Amino acid sequence: MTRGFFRRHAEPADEGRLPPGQYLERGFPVLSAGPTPRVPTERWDFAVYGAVGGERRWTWDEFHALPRESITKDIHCVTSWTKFDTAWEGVSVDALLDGIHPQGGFAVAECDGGYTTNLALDDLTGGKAWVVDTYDGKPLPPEHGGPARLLVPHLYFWKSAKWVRRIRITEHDEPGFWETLGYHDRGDPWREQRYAGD
Ligand SMILES: Nc1nc2c(c(=O)[nH]1)N[C@H]1C(S)=C(S)[C@@H](COP(=O)(O)O)O[C@H]1N2
Ligand SMILES: [Mo]
Repeated sequence: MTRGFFRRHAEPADEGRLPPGQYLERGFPVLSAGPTPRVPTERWDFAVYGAVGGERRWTWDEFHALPRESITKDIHCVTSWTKFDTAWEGVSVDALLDGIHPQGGFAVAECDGGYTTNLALDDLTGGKAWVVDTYDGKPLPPEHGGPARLLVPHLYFWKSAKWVRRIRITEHDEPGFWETLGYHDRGDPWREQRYAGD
């Protein structure tokens, strides 16, 4: 009997919730490609720009005046851990795009620290993606992406860009940080789209 045995198996009732090749994680690992940026909320803003009818920008206070949602979802990291029932609060990308009229079908999430990830606009809209600033009822800790991160739980967690500050709408799909290094363009955990060509 090893600890690994328990970490790799879900309760029978939960088996259908684990995408192929994933194990159940009960902690909350931190995976960051670089140091944790720390931006005070007085200097934080969020923008949607690029191929849009008009750029929009929100200060921290303006962002908090937008309609908020509570979201509880399973998350799936490409390094094979899945965590059930993670609880967040934030603003849907649908609300951020309200009135913006995208003129392209793709987006790049841009972060403090330089991380980027690309998404089809279809994966960011329709109640599937949020900019969240609260985890488990508390302000999102810096190591997990605070002040605010993207949450796109139906795709591998590398698409959930931490410290996100901008969504740039693009006409053409532009690979982001991990996608340039060989990760899959879309990253659907149920299709096990880990690497380019999967
Ligand atoms: N800005 C930024 N966002 C990021 C990353 C990163 O290195 N920088 N890592 C990604 C990866 S690979 C994963 S698995 C998750 C990890 O989030 P966590 O540290 O909150 O578990 O964040 C994603 N978002
Ligand atoms: Mo990851």
